[in-house]
Amino acid sequence: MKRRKFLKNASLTGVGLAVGTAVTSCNEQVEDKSIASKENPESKAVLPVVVATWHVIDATAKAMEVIESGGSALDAVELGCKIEEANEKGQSVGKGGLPDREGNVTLDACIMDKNGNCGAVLYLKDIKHAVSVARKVMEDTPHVMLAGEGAKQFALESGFEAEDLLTEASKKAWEKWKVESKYKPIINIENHDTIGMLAVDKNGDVSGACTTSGLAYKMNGRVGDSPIIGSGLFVDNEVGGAVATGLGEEVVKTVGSFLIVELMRQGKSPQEACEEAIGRIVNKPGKDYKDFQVGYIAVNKKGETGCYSIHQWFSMTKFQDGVNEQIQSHFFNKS
Ligand code: SD4
Repeated sequence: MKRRKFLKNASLTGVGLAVGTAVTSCNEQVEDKSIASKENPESKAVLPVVVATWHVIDATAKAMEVIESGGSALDAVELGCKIEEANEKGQSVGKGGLPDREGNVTLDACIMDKNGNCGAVLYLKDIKHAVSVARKVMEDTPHVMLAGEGAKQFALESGFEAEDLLTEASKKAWEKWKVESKYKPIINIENHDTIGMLAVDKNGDVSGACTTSGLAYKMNGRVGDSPIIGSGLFVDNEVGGAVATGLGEEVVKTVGSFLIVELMRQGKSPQEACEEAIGRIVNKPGKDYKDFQVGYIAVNKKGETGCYSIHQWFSMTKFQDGVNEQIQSHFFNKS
């Protein structure tokens, strides 16, 4: 089922949360500040594997097709993400992404390979395949990040075509938003469809990518977690990788994806590591997370996977062992 359909049936209204409640299993809560862990029952150690945030069956299918035909995990995550960037119906990635409050569609993306190389673009306008520009930054420049006008100039010089990324549908949504035009972006799960993708190929090499138009109706100039290596994405070929979606500010503050990879390095499963990273956010003193969502997915070098979020309705798409499926994430807030 498409994520937006789930959302129709889901409401965050009345979603309260006892701070200090920890999840020990899918349905159980105990009074404890720590987030106890469990194995993800869906997880198995089979390679190759592709995982992505949200419901993006076509994107994971493309990535697996690349791997099955002998391509690398790096090619797989780039080409997989491009499927969603080109999908105009997806209102938070590439073409069709929702704009900032002034009507600019600005894209953030990054990519990371098995050697720890990485590239990123921030506040990129008019070029829909931000993930490919990020790869070019990684491969063709001495830098890791390019932003704004410079990123666009580099993309054009590299042969990318400029086009208007604001579709009629997204323009209409923005015009509707402008009627109330709340200064602070309304942070709710419907804004979050960033595509983060991780792949482990037949050689056991890990790569990842992340691409987004960011928070809908953000302030002009705002950049989230998605192009920030260590926050929106981190890969270490000795260990595995992780990617984030949701309210980027909270991910940046806890350097979430790096944290997950380091926890896996210390022996945690991908599921345990994702849960602990969500715990770092929800256990912050004075933090009211009722109104925002963060979701993580992770994979280790063996092909085991994990996903976890603050609220319900986050999901991961996984292609492994011949099955390409959407998996509902376990989540913290059961109230
Ligand atoms: C951001 N993490 O810019 C992104 C938002 C997101 O789908 O996940 N959007 O903060």
